[in-house]
Amino acid sequence: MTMPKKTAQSSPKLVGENARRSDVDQPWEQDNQAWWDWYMTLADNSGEPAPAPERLASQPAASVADGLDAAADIDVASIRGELSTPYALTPDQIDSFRANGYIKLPRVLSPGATRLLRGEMVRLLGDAFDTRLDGGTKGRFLSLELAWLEHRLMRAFVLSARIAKLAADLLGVPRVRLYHDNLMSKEPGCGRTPWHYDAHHFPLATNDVVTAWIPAQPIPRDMGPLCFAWPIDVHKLVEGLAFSKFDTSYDRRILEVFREREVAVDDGPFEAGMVSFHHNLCFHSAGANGSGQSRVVLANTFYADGARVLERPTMVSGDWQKFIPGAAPGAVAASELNPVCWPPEA
Ligand SMILES: O=C(O)CCC(=O)C(=O)O
Ligand SMILES: [Fe+2]
Repeated sequence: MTMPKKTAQSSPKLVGENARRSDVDQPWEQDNQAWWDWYMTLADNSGEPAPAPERLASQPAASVADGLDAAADIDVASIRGELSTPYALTPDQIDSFRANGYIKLPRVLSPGATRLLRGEMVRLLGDAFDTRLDGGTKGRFLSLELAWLEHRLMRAFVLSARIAKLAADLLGVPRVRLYHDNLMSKEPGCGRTPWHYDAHHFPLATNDVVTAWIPAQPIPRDMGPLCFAWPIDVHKLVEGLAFSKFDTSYDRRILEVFREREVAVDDGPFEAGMVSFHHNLCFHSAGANGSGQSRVVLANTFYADGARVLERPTMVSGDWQKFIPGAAPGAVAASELNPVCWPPEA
C-alpha cells in the first residue's frame, strides 16, 4: 500500500457554523496535515529576525548531516538491537523531568541510526508531498502519521523499547501505549511553532502522556529546536488565557506573560542523537527554521495504559479518531493502533 499524496497547499477551512463560533468545542473535520497548516498560522512571527538569505539558500543535503557523515552504515537488524537496548536513566534525570516537565537526553540514538532515520523520513515525506526536502518546499510544516504500520524501519523507531521504556520510567507508570507517531518536517523558511501544551491536543483523560521528540539531524538554534518553558507548573500562569483559533493572540499573550514573569525557557540546540521528552503539561514552542535544510523530526507520543478518551474531545485534538479508531468518548483508549510499547509484549 502506498501513502496517499498530500495536498500541496491546504488552507484551514473554518467555514459556515465553524467560522462563526469562537470556541473550539466542535470536532476537527479535516486531516492532520490541514490541522498543522492551520495550527502554524497561530504563531506570532513579528519578533523573529529575518533569516539570512545565504543561510536559507538550499544547501547540499550532505551538509545537513554535520557530524553524521562519518557514521558507519548500519542495517535494520542492528537498528532493532540498538532501539531495544535500555538507556541508563539516572534518578536525577527522572527528578529533573518531573520538576521541569521535559528533559533532553544525549546519545539516545547513534549517529548511524540518526542518519538512517533521516534518509527514510526524507524519502517518505518527499513521496507523500510530491516534493524534495532540504529546499524543494519553502515555509511549510509537513506532517505524516501512522508510518509505522507500513514501513519496517519506521516501525523499529516508533515501537522502540528503548524509547518507550524511557517514556514509562519518566512518567513513572508500568506500561505505556502509543498514541501516535508524527513524522514532521519544518521546511526552510517556516515560522515558529506557537506556544502550547499537549494536554490541549490529546483527547486523553490523563496527564500521564509524554512525547519523545526525536531529531533526525542536529538542530542548531537557527533551525528551530523545540524549546521548553520550565518548571512544569508555569502552565498555571497562562491557564486563564483564552485560546483563539483565528489569530496569533494566544501565542502573543503567552509570550508576554512568560516575559513579564521572567519564565525560564530552554531553547538550546540539539546535538545528533539527542532526544527530548516533554510531558503533557509542559509548555513548549519551537523557533523558525532559518536554515537551508529541513528540520526533520519523529515525534512519538505515549500514554499510561488504561487511560480513557475524554468525554468531549475538541477541534484542538485534531484527527484523533484516526489514532484511536473505534473508541467512543469516555472509553478506554486501547485500539489496535495503540500497542503497548513498554514492556515488550511476549
Ligand atoms: O516540532 C514542532 O515544532 C512542534 C512539535 C510539538 O509541539 C510536539 O511534538 O508536541
Ligand atoms: Fe506539542
